Amino acid sequence: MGHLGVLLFLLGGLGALADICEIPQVDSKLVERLGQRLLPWMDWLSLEHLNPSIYVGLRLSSLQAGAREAFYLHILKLSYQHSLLGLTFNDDNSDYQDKPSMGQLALYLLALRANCELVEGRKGDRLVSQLKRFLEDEKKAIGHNNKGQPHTSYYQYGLGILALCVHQKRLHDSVVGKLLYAVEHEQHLHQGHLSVDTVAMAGLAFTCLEHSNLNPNRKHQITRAIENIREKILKAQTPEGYFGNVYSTPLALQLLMKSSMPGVELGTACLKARAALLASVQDGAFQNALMISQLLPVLNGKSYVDLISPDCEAPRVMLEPVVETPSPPQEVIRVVLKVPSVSPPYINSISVPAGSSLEDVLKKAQKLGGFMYGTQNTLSGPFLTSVMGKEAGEREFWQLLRAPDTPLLQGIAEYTPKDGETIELRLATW
Ligand code: B12
Repeated sequence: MGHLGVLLFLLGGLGALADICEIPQVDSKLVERLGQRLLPWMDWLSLEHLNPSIYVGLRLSSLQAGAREAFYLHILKLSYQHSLLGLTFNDDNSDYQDKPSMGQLALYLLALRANCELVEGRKGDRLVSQLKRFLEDEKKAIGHNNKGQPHTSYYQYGLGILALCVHQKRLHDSVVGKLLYAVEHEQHLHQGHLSVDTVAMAGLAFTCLEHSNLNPNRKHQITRAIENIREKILKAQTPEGYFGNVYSTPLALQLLMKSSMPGVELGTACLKARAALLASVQDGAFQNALMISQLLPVLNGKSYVDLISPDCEAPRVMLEPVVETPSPPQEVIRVVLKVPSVSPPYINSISVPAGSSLEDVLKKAQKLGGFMYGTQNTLSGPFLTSVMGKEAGEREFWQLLRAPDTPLLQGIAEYTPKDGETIELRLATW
């Protein structure tokens, strides 16, 4: 082969490489600092704060929390079994009244699988039956003509299918069919714009089904849906490199990783997303434990689909807790809080120390009088459920915006408003 031939050969090789979505290793110190933020959560053992996603994220990462991690799974098992199977605790114990949702049960099954356990025996069968029942109910809510909506969301629907799939539990073709239909007729998955998180979760569920061949009758449809989802996600890449936004990029990468698409420069798109993601990690954008738990597997080259056959012997670096140094007193900033969708509309300027969260602003406003709010704890943190006594109704939510019209990408516990900013709470539909 002449020089030209060698050059062409090398270029051809690079071209082929560029088509595969690969995430080269990142600085291990950066990953460790992310993992350390999960540790305080692992000491928070009330049912309300237990979060199976944290366990899954850690197990698929390059990090471990030793005995803390094992104890966390133990407590997860006790709590989930008590509340789902009604063991030992009496029903009027208030802590156990709220049963885990379909998505939470699915995440719990993923956590078991992350510890290389398969759901088995009487207790395991009951958990599987519960999740199957949840999905059947959602299928009914969507309806024969696909005109209805699931009670939870298509995100949780996808999560439910994924969790059963990694345990090699078969679902009826018609249950899978509803998600296939929703992906094919995209408008069912979202109002307005595409939810990358939702399609990525659907894609992970389909990828698991494809690998496991659990619904052979739907094989071709599943393969087409995965291709369709990959294209949608690529189209949603922003000029900065995110797939959707910074917080949907981890799930998007879980789906795209290790895949290739003929004729598409997938490799370049993924490298760009990785660079954007790392820059935002360095900027401190990843404070939320749930978000960190979706990102850590990606930084270790893993996805939820790897839970089909997890590697529980892989060496992982032990996390050491960090001692927080208290920050010095901050200057005072003013934030304008606005609620136009109530009558009379509320607007007030609130003073808080710089670095306060939006939740601190809401607390201060409530203390000053004339403002009221309520929250519900979720795996993502406190979710704003009511403002001025007005609860969000069915398929409504209290949207957080920075005036004039920019939806926030973080919740009330993490978003830190800047001096002079106006924050609007708006009753919106989804
Ligand atoms: C579905 C969904 C919604 C639905 C939830 C309603 C429903 N019945 O399902 C709606 C449209 C209402 C919604 C609203 C918001 N969401 Co949202 N949502 C999701 C999504 C796609 C799935 C959540 C889920 O079902 N998880 C699985 C179940 C098992 O966990 P769960 O804890 O039980 O689920 C509940 C919570 O997640 C809660 N929830 C949903 N979004 C958010 C956001 C925050 C900050 C909190 C605390 C809770 C919360 O609703 C779920 C159902 O009850 C995630 C995607 C993701 N990657 O996680 C984004 C996601 C969590 N949401 C996000 C955001 C930013 C918001 C908003 C703050 C947007 C805004 N500007 O107003 C609001 C919340 C405002 C508030 N009132 O506090 C971000 C959070 C990023 C971060 N830094 O943490 C995500 C990751 C999407 C993204 N890529 O930007 N969301």
